[in-house]
Amino acid sequence: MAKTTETGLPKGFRGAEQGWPELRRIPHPPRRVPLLGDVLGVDRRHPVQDSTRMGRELGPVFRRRAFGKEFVFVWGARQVADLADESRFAKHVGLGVANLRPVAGDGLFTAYNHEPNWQLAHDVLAPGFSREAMEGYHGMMLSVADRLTGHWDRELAAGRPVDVPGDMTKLTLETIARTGFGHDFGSFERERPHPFVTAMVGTLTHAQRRNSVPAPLAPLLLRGPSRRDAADIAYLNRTVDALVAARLDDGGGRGGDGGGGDLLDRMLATAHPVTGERLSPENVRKQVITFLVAGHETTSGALSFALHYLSRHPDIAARARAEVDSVWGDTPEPGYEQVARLRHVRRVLDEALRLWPTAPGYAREAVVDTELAGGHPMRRGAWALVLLPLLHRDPEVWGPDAERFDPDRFEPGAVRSRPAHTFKPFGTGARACIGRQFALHEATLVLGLLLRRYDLVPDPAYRLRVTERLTLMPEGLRLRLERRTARGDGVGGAGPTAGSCDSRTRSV
Ligand code: MNH
Repeated sequence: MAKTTETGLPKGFRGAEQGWPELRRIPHPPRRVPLLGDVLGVDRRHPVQDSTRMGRELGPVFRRRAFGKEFVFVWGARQVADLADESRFAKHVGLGVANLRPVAGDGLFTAYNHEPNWQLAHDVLAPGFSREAMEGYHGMMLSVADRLTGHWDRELAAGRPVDVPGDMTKLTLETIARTGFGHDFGSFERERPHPFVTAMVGTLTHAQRRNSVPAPLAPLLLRGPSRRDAADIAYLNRTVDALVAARLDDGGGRGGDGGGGDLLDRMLATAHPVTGERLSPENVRKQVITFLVAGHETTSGALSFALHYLSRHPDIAARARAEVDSVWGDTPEPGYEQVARLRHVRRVLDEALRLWPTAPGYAREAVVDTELAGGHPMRRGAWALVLLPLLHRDPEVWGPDAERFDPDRFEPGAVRSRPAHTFKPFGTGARACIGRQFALHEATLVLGLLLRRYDLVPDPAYRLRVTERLTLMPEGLRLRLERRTARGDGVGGAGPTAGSCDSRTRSV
């Protein structure tokens, strides 16, 4: 397990001082203080939005200093495309990602490129995200969505607004737990979060905090939190070990070869197609935790931002809703195929991920001595952070109205007319997101179900604020619901009848 130093940074952590021979030519914010770096006027709770503000001023390649180290940020379309060249660059396990090593170890997301468990787990688990596997998860996704609409129907009947990020997080956590491991946290039935969720949120929050405490103060400020974090991790490990043991007792782990079986079955049963090697029990534990963590917050945020924009753009919501009505008709349970056919709903999601890429960046390192487009020499091992919110809002790529929510940017013709690598919410290359199709299928399905069932009414006083906890999430977003005379639950009414609030609880 990776140790961290007293600064909270991973041991052996290198800033950009090494590896960038002409670092001095890269612009940085004007006011610097010794020791603390670029901390004047810095918003420590919102490091991504803070860097975004700085980046706009400083240009496509810039640097910030923090914890006595230099960090290089890249957001120019040309440079980001260059960093996608896998013959010269690879994933760098740095900063945000490396902070998760204590909990996720050499699991898929946090593994170093050279660790043998990355390729092994990638090859064993990739079929778990194939089309066939996804069709197998579809029914489970529907049944979790059913719990969400049950909960929303009750809130609606009680005249209460719904807590969008809270409920989307319950939904996505239950979905990955069910499809991944056959587990049910009972999130929608509980008053308080499941202790597993509390521990997971605790350790994510701690990982983020380690990035924002100035080095000299870390031992003082983080001692108590570090002890709590160790307890959280121990609890996560115990819970997962029990889950795996129960599956083995059940004689589980048989379904790995192609057909049925969830992710856990695959991990336990599948041998590598070429080498015959299997994942060790220790590594299975890391993968389970990795999927639970990587598989829910980002999707939850994407759904939440999409719902925010849909509530603010009734015209766009109406178009998406008309598509759902026409593709799904009156069917109570849309099939797998019918989700992929929701092109407009999918564009709403893409556009939400453009403005608010919920995993806001990724790091790339040079694997050979090279030069970054635009003339910045890098030695092998030098690395930089790709800052997605700025890449996704670059007026040179997205036009002068880049800040405006407009799903038509993702119509096929518009996509073709843009250069490659200008929309990267799922990362790049061999280490890009393995759960991309899973997340998009789940989120499109759920948006379709919600649009069909409810009209979304925003609180006119709400102004979008974005919280950061390694991922991005709209803060305090609440919506009021109005029940449509819905199709698909036996009513058969066509058009939206806003304001109708029928008492049936049967959900689609
Ligand atoms: Mn996901 C890697 C974004 C949903 C599991 N994910 C990544 C990376 C990004 C990312 C960016 C690359 C990080 C890096 O280069 O350091 N992921 C997302 C977003 C969503 C998402 C924006 C939802 C929206 N991810 C999911 C889901 C799962 C998942 C759902 C699991 C079911 N992601 C992963 C795993 C990796 C990853 C595992 C690491 C893959 C690898 O390195 O081999």
